[in-house]
Amino acid sequence: MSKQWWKESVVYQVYPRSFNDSNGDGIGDIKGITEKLDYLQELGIDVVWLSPVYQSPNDDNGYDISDYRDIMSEFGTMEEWEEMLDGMHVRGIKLLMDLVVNHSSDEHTWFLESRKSKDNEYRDYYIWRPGKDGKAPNNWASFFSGSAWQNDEETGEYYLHLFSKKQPDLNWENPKVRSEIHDVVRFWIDKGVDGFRLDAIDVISKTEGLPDAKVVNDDQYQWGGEYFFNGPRMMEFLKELDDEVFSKHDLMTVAETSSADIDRGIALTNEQDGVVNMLFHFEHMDLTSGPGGKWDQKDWELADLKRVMTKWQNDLEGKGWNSLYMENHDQPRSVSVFGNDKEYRVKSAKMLATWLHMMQGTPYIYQGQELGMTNVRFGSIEDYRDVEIHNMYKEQVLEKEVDPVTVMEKIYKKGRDNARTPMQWDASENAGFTTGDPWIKVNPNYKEINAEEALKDPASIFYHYKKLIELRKKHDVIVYGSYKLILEDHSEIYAYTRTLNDETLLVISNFSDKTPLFELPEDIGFSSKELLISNYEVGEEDIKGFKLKPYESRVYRLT
Ligand code: TEU
Ligand code: CA
Repeated sequence: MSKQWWKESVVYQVYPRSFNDSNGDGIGDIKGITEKLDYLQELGIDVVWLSPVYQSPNDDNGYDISDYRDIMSEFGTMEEWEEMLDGMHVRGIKLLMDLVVNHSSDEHTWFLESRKSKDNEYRDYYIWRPGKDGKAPNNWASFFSGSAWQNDEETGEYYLHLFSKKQPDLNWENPKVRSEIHDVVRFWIDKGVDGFRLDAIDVISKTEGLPDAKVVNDDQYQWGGEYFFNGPRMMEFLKELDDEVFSKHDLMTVAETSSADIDRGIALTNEQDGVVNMLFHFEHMDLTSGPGGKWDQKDWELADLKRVMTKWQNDLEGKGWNSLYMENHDQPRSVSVFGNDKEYRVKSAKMLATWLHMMQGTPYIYQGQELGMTNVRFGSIEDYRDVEIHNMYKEQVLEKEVDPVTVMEKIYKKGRDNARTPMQWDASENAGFTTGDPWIKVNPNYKEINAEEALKDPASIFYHYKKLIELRKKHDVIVYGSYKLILEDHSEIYAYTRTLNDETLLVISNFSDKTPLFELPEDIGFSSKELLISNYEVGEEDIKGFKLKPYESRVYRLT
């Protein structure tokens, strides 16, 4: 397996709106990030993935871009962005920008032109169709509820928007659109960025004719995924982007693909003819959803988590590369879902961190995850800001007359604002995030959970992450070792090994508040053992068999 810097790195995701506000307007900004670079350096991360900071009307917090070459006024200026980048580079931190090019904002000049007339030179930059019998061109549902089509008065036609109606899909079939996108990427490479995260990149190619989705229930709009996920020209478009732009530079690239299976993962990330370095698949995140999508919720099972993670570990080995993540700005807080955010918040957050960082792939830390930040339960729908949450709430409560209490419970479980409450810096008002009125409320637990406390406490989750990152730099086996699941059928323990040459890591995680017995499989032989990291005090005991404490995790290096 080839050695690469992006395999050896740990990435930290910054969601700028919620990270740190430097000027008291309640909105996180670029200067705010620069102020916290020492904090990131202390943690030891190698790369920052910065969620979008481009000019945007913020219908979807920057994922609706109105100018790809300018910085959002609320976040600051290009000069401040350059200072931030310099500040990162001086500290040895690289920067990944978010590339959101499945769609633009409806306020982008391309779209403003495009909607003007059917023969405007930008018309074909987007996907316009006449209506059918006074209705939308097909029955597709948007990711964010309702129809994926919006009728536009100017010309009487509809445009496609897989996300919000302020995020019209770009028409990748048009070579001009693709070359505009290449130019945008070159622009940021020239400014010195080190890589890109490719937003929703598995929906850029739609099936010709845009066929109606299969009707599976009596909803007005239906899931058309089979006609826009992994469309016929997706790989060709990405290959072109790679050949024309990415491959000419030493970049790190990661594809966000909510639909990817193993074969797609290999096609995208293999080192021979792949198009990106690594991918975010969603299979583990989807363990808390039923067939009806993210609002059709269910409990996850450890057996399924083992099956999904193990499949990606084993099947990508030597053929592609995993991104390791349990949180981001679209997902609830991992300690609230996969750990225990009540009695065992600190223990379970450390266990999850260890369990994830010891797998094969590049680990991602989402802002606040290193503090064990938790989900939030705001009392009113008015306290929420996310367009996805509001669209869903309206559809469920107003149109389908579902009980609002039931809908709020769904939001508490999987709403994206769980991860978007302001970063908790200290115990002062608004968690030290802003001196003004925060754009979204702070999680009320900030007095207990915050960075200042964490930095004072050698046993904090923060220092646990720091140690995991240090270990990664010391032991090649953490980056390059092969994974093997052990104790497959155990209902509480998730254990695996990583092996490189004559070195073996033994990673043991108790995913429960019980005290199950760990029994070492007989075929794991060794002559000496070294405890690399744990979340409880561990004595010099025999590891052939021992009882684990609630959410206990240990990593041994066996030689
Ligand atoms: O998300 C794309 C994506 O795959 C969505 O299905 C995502 O899972 C969604 O948040 C469902 O809850 C990306 C961004 O990460 C997201 O923040 C944006 O809203 C979206 O693209 C549109 O740009
Ligand atoms: Ca600000």
